[in-house]
Amino acid sequence: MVTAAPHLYPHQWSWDAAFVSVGLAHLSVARAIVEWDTIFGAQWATGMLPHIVFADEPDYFPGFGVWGTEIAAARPDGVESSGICQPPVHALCIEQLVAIGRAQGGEAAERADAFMADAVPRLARWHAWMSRARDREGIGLVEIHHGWESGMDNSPRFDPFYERIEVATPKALPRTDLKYADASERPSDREYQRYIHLIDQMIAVEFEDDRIPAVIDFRCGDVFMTASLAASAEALARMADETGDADLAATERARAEHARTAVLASVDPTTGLCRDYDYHAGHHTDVASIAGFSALICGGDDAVVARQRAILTGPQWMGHPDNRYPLPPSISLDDPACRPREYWRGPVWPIMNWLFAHCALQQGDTALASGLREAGLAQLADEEFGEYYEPRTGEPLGSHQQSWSAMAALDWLT
Ligand code: 2M8
Repeated sequence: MVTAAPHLYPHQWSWDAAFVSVGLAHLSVARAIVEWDTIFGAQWATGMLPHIVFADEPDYFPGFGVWGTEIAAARPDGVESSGICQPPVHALCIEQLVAIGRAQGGEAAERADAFMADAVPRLARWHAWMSRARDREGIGLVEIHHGWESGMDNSPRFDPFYERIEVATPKALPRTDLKYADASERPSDREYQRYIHLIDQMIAVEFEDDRIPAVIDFRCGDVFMTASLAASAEALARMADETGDADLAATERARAEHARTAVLASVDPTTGLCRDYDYHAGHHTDVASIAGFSALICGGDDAVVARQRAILTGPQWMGHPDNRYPLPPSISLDDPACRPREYWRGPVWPIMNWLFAHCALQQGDTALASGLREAGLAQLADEEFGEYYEPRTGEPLGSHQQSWSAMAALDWLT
């Protein structure tokens, strides 16, 4: 497997690996498919794709032992995984992998087609789990139980959710991450205590989907996860058309429509941005982050999309005068919450640039897609493949040689 990064992340992360397989497909479709053997090999009996599949490498906290998923009945035997998920970008990545393989023709195309036929039912189970377990009220919004599920771990969008968590008995935190990245670029110990607290709450109910909502302190209707599901459900519907599964294609189109409706319903009429929902507080939250532009991921309403596009490319975001490259930071540089070096609290993330560019292309917005590609490549020309970048200086931060940052360059250049 390709680890998410050589030192900081020595295991396979679910959405990292999905993205990375797109880059690998340019080099070898057969090699790209190997990533999926691990991703799908770890699929839980419920259909969930876990966020980490652990390799035999102890130097990461929290490792398999801390996750405690050995008690989870749904986890496949012999597979060491975490017990939460990440954004469902898998189907949209597989559709892209298949397109790359087909363009190569011959054996690569045949392999890609055979892989797609094998992947479609697994993706269907994954999406069905997400709707069943994470949209229990059937409103289309995907609920998450940990900031790590969003992939945007410590984004200020989750501050209101974390602030109410009291950790009665703080634990020892062997922060292996701080060996490889500066503490000023990573979440704080206070944040980590809360991360571990949520894992412990899931362990207490043996990671059972039906029991988690009653005990978990963190219940967020995540608008970015929801938009990712909508985009991936459309991709899966197109693949199901090709494999001749009309029922699945219809199911996935309905799922996509349902999710898109929820994303659009979250839009704040004043700001024009999408909002998460706080189930414990019973209202939307109003923290502006890159997730606020989720309508650009899933489309569905031309006026909303046009407004979000104008804001994203405007002077508070990509076009900010202090920005080194016209790329979106994770938090606007004008926002008092922005900390331009600190992880998901401000830096520019190459993989986000790739995802927004990919979705823009899907929706026919070639200008936005090529703008992101051009600026994204200029940023990655340092060949450091930073996990994230300081928006004003372009300095690479966090891990270097981050796999999904390299993937963005590889895909854009080939
Ligand atoms: C980051 O998350 C992990 C926990 O899952 C960590 O900080 O240890 C996030 O950026 C996440 O989105 C990403 O998948 C992972 C690996 O790159 O790192």
